[in-house]
Amino acid sequence: MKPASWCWLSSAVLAAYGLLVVANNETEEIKDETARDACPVRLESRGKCEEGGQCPYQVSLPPLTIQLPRQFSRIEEVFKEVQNLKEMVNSLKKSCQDCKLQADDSRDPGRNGLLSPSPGSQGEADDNRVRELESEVNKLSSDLKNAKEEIDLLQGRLEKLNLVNMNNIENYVDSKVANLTSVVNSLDGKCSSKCPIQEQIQSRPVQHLIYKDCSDYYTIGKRSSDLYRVTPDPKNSSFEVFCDMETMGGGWTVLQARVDGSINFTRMWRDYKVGFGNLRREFWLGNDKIHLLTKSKEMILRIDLEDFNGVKLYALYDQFYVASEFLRYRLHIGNYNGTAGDALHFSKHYNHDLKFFTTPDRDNDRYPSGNCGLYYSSGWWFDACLSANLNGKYYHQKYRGVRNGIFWGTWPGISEAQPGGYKSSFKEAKMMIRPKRFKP
Ligand SMILES: [Ca+2]
Repeated sequence: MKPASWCWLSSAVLAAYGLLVVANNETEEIKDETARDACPVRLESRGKCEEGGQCPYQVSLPPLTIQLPRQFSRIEEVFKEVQNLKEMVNSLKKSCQDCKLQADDSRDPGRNGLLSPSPGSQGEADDNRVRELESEVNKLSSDLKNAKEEIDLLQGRLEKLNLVNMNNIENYVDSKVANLTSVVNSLDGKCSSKCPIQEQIQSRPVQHLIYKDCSDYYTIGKRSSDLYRVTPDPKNSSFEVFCDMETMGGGWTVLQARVDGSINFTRMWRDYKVGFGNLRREFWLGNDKIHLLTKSKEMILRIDLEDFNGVKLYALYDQFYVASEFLRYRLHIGNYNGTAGDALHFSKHYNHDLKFFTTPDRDNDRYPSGNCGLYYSSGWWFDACLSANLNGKYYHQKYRGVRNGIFWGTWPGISEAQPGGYKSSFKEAKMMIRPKRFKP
């Protein structure tokens, strides 16, 4: 038997023996010397026994030394870690409870009813919800991490690309500049005496790719009044117009003409929309086309009138625009200038500016009891109803009854009562437009 094991055993035996001795009331000392050296546990009697057989004994135990494994020193750290973990768990528990409370608060009652049909399953549902949220949060955080990695990767690539592209562009620009410099230098050398005068170059007419209106044809040198094809809006198809290249510098696009009464102007919305008549004689160009023409450039309007006495007068408006069909071809006219008088802004009660287009079948006028277009046999920007109407009936002479002929309210003597109730008529009327910036 090994001494260490024996020592443990002898200690146990001694303890038992000690008790026995106490029970037998005998004083005895351990005599075994070997045991005494190897294991200094001693049992001694102290003092005298009392009469009742009670004896004092003393057991001396050596100091206890236990060898523990080396890792045992880490137990303190582990303990600390366990403590930390415990705290973390507690804080998580608390935040989970908060979270649960918030979730309960934010859940609307209808949905709540659907999700938890009985109160018993509330806690379970909440736990599930918390678990769901946790897994969602985990997933999101891992997604976020992936996205961040991807962004870093892309950023790196972008920086590389930027560098490459900038170098390419710089090289390209440099080479172009070098080319241009050499061209300019060579031209400079050639252009000392042989080049044409600058003025000659400038006076060459500008070649247009698109002719928006008659003024563009005038600019390239067209001087005869005739039909020309124009494209005021490249998104819409082109169409023919009659160009007046003679009146007041030319370049006019004619919108309307009355010369002999060959065309009936008592027509419906559809006809006024697309236009009708003969462009070389009498016609209405069409509200859609007028809209496109006045939309493409800022236009001025000229109205020319002639009565059967041979009096010719005109009215100029420094702005003219007709809105789209959606806005019922509303009229916008600017300030007046001329000799015929400002019949379109006749008075507060008769003002055609900002009025919508009305035809016998489409009442957009300001006359509440009826349709001015129907009453005056025309399509026009009626007020309630008129101080001007250039689309009225063509009368070859004075006429009686409703004043539904061509009418210009500021014409000299027109409002004076005629003998026999006759009304004056007009021999010719013409409406045409030109860009405000046009210089003939
Ligand atoms: Ca009306």
